[in-house]
Amino acid sequence: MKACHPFLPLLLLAALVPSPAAAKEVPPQAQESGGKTARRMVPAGSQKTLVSRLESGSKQTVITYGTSLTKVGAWTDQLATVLEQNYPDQVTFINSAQGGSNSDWGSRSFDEKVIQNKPDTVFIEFAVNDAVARRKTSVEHARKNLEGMIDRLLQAQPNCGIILMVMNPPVGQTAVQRPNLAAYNQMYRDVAKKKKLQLIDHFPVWKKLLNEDPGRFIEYVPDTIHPVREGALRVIMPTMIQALNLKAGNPELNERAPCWNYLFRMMDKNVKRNKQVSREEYDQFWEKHFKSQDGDDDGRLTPNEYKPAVLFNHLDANANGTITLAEYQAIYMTHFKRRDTNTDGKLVEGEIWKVN
Ligand SMILES: [Ca+2]
Ligand SMILES: [Ca+2]
Ligand SMILES: [Ca+2]
Repeated sequence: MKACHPFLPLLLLAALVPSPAAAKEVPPQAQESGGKTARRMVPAGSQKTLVSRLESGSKQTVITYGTSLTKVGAWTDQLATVLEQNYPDQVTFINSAQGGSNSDWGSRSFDEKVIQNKPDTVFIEFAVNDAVARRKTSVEHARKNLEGMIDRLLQAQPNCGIILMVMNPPVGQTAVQRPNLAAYNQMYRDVAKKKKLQLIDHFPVWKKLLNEDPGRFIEYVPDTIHPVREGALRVIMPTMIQALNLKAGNPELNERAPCWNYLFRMMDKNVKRNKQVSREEYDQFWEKHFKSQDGDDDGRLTPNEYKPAVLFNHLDANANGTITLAEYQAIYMTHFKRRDTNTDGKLVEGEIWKVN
């Protein structure tokens, strides 16, 4: 997997533990108008929805396209599972995303990764990586790439449903690296409106969780940017199901955990690669991660190095305005202990991402 940014190998981390609480999170759009909202989100006069076409019995090719948030996003596997549960053998599901990619890659690779597969529905998200400041991709340039992809796709596949997505907020250094993310996200909302496309906006749901329960947020997004399996199940899938007007199904029956697989491999090798993550390996991993957050390398994190404040304050256990390595590791150790259900001081592959 390619990295989303230079620190990815460090940032992809681990932690774990689920608790079903966030399952109660209801997407804002659902709160506004109940279960019929998703249908109303599709502008009048636009193409038929994915669900309506599946209901009529036709086979559908669905492609997800975007960054590592899609490439290693367990939500794609979970969505494919729910579609299969509802419409057996009708859906060909292709995850064409690329870790580390932005919309320049997206535009360049679009024919090969998307158009050639003759999709009926395509999900697109690149805002989170277009917003990385060092890449110097302007909002205008990102918009041109996005609108170009939309136009090319509709030219090749006039009836294709295109769904734009705004993803979860990054935190820590990954937030610091994207100071203008809000403008890139807003551009997606604006383009969806202009082009009369469906928008699935995950941002407000995640933001609400971040503000109300930062501890759970960092369990669901342990490396600061990639939601792991639990996060996808508890936060992303309820939004997707609502927006697509799908019967809920049982996404938890899909046990794939692509982000965890990566994190596990990164941790496991620290002392001895043996398909087990010891406490020592786990601590070493988070120590490296801590250092990747420490912009001025002075051994402590300050509020300008780790954002937003609500999560900083959660990690700053003694509330003295800095986060030490010990404070940082303490949070992740609580995740380890909850995961290590047989308390042998090691995590094996199944334990580390098990959803309790
Ligand atoms: Ca090991
Ligand atoms: Ca520092
Ligand atoms: Ca402190």
